[in-house]
Amino acid sequence: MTRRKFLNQTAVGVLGVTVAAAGRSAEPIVKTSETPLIVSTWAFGKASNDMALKILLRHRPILDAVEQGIWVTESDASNRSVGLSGNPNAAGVVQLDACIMSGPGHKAGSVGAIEGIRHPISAARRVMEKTPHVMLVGEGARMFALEEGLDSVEVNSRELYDKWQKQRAAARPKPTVPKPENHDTIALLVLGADGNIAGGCSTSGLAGKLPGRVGDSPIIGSGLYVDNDVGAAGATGLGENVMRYCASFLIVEFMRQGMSPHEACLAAIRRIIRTEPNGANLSINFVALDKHGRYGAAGTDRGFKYSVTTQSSSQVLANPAIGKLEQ
Ligand code: SD4
Repeated sequence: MTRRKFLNQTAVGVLGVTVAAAGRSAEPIVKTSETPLIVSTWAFGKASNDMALKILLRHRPILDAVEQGIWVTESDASNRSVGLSGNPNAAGVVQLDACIMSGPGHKAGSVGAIEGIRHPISAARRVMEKTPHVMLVGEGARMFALEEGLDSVEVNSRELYDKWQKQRAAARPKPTVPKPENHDTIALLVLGADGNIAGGCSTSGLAGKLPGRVGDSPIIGSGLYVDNDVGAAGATGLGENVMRYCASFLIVEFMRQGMSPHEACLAAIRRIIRTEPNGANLSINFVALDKHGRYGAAGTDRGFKYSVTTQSSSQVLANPAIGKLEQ
C-alpha cells in the first residue's frame, strides 16, 4: 500500500488528533491521520518515542526505531525499573527481561532474567535475527549477548546470592504485596508510514522478585504482541496478572474483531477483572495502536500514563480508564 493510499484510508482529520464516535459504543476513540505513530507506556516513554521518531525520519528500519528508542530508557540512570539501574531482585541482582516483535514476517525475539547486559532489547533483537529461537534466558541469554559483543558490565551473582542467603536466614522476610512504584516497564509500539508495525518491551521487572522470576514483559502475547494486519499492544504492571491472560494478544484479537485500541484495552481489563477477586487492584495497564493509525490505553493504576508521538506532537497522556472499569 502506498503512503498516500494508507493516509486516505485512515484519515479522519487532516492534521493531529481527531475524536470520532466508536462503532461499538459511545466511547470516544482517538484517531490520528499521522504516521509514523509511536505509543509507549509511562511518561518516561516520551523520550524513547522522540528518539524512535528521529530514527524513522532518517528513513531507518522500523526495528531500529523500536530498539534505539528503547535504548534511551534503558540508558537512563535515574530509571529504577528499566535497564541496569533498575531495582534488583531479592538476591540483590538486577535481572532484565525484554522482547521485540516485527509485524512483517511475524518475527519475535526475547530474553528473560538476563544479567549485566546494558541493552536487553538489543539482545532480544539478536535472538530474533540471528538464532532459530524466540527466547533465551538466564546465563544462556547472557553468554549469547556477550558473544554478540553487546555492551556489558561484570556481575558476580554468586557473591550476591550468598549475601542474600545470609540475610534471608537472619531476617526471614515475608512476601510483600508489590507497590505500584516498585515496578514499571517500557512497552513501545510503532506504526510506520508504510503501514508496518513493530514493538518492543524492556524492564527490570518487579523489585525484590525471586531470583529467576520472569514476568510478562519478555513473553510474546503477554507483555507485547504485534500483528501486522491488525495492530499492536503492550503491557506494564504486575506481570503475574498479565501473563495468565496473554493480555496483549487478547487486546490485538479484540481489535481484530473491530474494537478501537482504547476499547480493546478496556475490554481486556474487564475480562480479567471478571475472574479476579482482587478487582481493580490488579495493577495492569496497556497501550495499543492499530493499523488505521488509532491509538489508545487503559489501566487499573490511577497514576498510569502513556506517551504518544507523531511528527506534529509528542505528549504524555493520563490513564483514560479511570471510572470506566466497572461498566
Ligand atoms: C513485570 N510487567 O516484570 C513487569 C513490570 C512492570 O510496571 O511492568 N511494572 O511484572
